[in-house]
Amino acid sequence: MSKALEGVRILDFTHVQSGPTCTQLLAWFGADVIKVERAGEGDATRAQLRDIPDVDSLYFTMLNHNKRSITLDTKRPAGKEVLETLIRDCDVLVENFAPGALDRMGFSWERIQELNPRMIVASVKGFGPGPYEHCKVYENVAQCAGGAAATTGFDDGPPVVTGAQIGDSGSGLHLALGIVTALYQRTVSGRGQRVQTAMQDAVLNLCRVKLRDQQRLDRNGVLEEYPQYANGTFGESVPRAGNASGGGQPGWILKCKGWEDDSNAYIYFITQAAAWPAICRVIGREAWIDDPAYATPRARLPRLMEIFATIQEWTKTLTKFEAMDILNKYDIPCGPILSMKELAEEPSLRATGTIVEVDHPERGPYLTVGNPIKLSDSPTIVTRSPLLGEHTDEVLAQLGYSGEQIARLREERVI
Ligand code: CAO
Repeated sequence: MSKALEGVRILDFTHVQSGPTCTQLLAWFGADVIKVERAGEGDATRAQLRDIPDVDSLYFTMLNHNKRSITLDTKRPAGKEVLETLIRDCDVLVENFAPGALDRMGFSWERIQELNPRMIVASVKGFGPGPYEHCKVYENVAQCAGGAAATTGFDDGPPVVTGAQIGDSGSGLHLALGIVTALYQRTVSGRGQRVQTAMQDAVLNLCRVKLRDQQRLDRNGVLEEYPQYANGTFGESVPRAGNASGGGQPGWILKCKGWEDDSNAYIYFITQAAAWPAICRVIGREAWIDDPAYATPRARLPRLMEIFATIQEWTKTLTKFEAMDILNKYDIPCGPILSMKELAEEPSLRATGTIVEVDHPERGPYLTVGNPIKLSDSPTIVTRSPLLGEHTDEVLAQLGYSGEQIARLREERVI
């Protein structure tokens, strides 16, 4: 069966996390992704957070599946020539170097257009034009500068970053969508274009509901569904909301049986308005169904913390899975706090290919997250990440280089 992006060739000039997540997605959809790395060292993540000496780290392998790797020194004249050939041959160049690095290498947007007017040039940078446009940026900087840290955590504590890599993987996702959109437009225009994603913008996009709340706060001075409503005060900016829901249905994380010893024995509980009578019956508080102090969502707003404390008395008598089973019978929205260990072992995630076991010639089998986007006509088969320069000869031969030329490039340490 053919793949959705079969025939699309990607010159993958990405490193670390943001860019590689984008090109990995494109590779999963069937694009031929050629990762260009510096000889000898390669992507810095190959050597970062290693769990086995001298073997590509899980950090690298889990971000670079289904790609080919070539080594190339693109700062030397012979390396630049190879890069020019690649630019002529590929459909998309993806990069996430520090601002200006591609220009300094001699490959400005104008130069790339001269070489291949159909080429799409896609970049991740930390910031868009503005005061920080020249800054280097890593994940947590983007989370802090994009509004996530200021709105995450509890009111009485410092800003908190989230474990979800919304700056890096979030930007990679945004960039991938921009690339396939530009590829689609090219089918009509015949031209390439630039696709740019700033990590700050991607994080802010994912924090859209908090900008919504900022404007509600500016207008009314309070946010009624926030825990501060009945239990504290509001300042000028959206406060950290603890575990309150980002939407219109109040929610909180509640302890379950075993919470004293198991840091993940918790459940997320949503007091959806439609489910209120069922919630009252399940927790043995039938009187709340008609009591005017509890009967309507508005009446409940100032009492949410008290209500969740009462519900918690019930959830503490059950494991998170027992509570899930009971609540789901009554259509009460809830979710267990699942640890990474539980997720890794979850059979249904293995069955759907969301968690995949991959074999690697140097490290042996390991687990990774497969493609979370499922296409019925273009299923993803996850294959291992390439060793550094594993495909250099193969790719150069495809580009028309003779064995002799390849040997010379190797002798001159260009590849
Ligand atoms: N051959 C020759 N030189 C190469 C090369 C190759 N194959 N590949 C890269 N280089 C060079 C670059 O041209 C650059 O050289 P100059 O600084 O002389 O122009 C140099 O390697 C280093 O590139 P860099 O500045 O991008 O790398 P860094 O490790 O110093 O910074 C990072 C890393 C991520 C902070 C920076 O790339 C960045 O801000 N990127 C944009 C934002 C981003 O994607 N961040 C997410 C990172 S994941 O948390």
